[in-house]
Amino acid sequence: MKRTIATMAAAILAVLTAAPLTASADPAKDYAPTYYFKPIDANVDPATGDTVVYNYDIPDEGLDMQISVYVLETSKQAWWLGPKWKSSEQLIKLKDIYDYSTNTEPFAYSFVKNGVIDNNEYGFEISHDEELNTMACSVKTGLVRKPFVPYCDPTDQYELTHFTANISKELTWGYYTIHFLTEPEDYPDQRVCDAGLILDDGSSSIRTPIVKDMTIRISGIEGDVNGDDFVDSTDASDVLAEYAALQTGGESTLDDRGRFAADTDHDRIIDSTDASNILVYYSYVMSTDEAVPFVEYFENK
Ligand SMILES: [Ca+2]
Ligand SMILES: [Ca+2]
Repeated sequence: MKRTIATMAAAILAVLTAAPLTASADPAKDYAPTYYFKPIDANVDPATGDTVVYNYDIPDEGLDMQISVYVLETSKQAWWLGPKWKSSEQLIKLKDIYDYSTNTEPFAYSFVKNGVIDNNEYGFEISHDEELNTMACSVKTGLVRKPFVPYCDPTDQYELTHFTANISKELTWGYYTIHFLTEPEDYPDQRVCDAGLILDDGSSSIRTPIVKDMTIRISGIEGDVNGDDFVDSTDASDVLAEYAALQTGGESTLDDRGRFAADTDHDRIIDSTDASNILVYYSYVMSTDEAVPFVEYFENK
């Protein structure tokens, strides 16, 4: 008899222990997870957030830049996460997306089972279309949809995956983006970024995530507005002429290359500050035998 009571008590205890997790409030209708990129070991301009590559640092085989993909998911109700991204510029080639399902290093949705990391508790998949220069990864629960238990809180303490962008030496100046796909671009039914949440009533709600694209600025021609390989007072005059033309509602006096070179402080405006920077650099060059390039001079100032 005693034994029976003990067994019953144990059974009741087991039921109590297995009681459902504290009910979570449904996320607001406009809640959505955020997908974003973060380059590893890259030069990021603190003023603009742009990732900066100096064109003279790109080797013949191109520059490999490793980039992490992060998800910030604060509702803890996701059962599906699917970022998809693309570089429209074929001279920035996406490659080597990392597959966490084949190793035990921790990532954002690793699960710990008996003290051991399991990266397959939630299905993790990657894909890469070399021709379209697109990539995707996804994490999802199986047949029985249930919210993920993230490896850490917040979820972006660890990446979701990473990949490499190979930047060609042929890119000598300009702004380029690696962007998340939010609408089909290559064919009508192309999959775009999405995220699935489990609501308290057990239904699934598909949300359009918030995405933060990444801008890569290929720098190195700044200051040399006329393209004669020197930064001098002629370039400053060209900037002032452009500024004057734009101020008076006139036509731009420069081509795309000239306009990029003229915007020396990268605020996307050509004005007297840019002309002044050119004159400051010009006098610096005149005063030293070993001048550093224009962009480095101002970034280290
Ligand atoms: Ca020049
Ligand atoms: Ca400017």
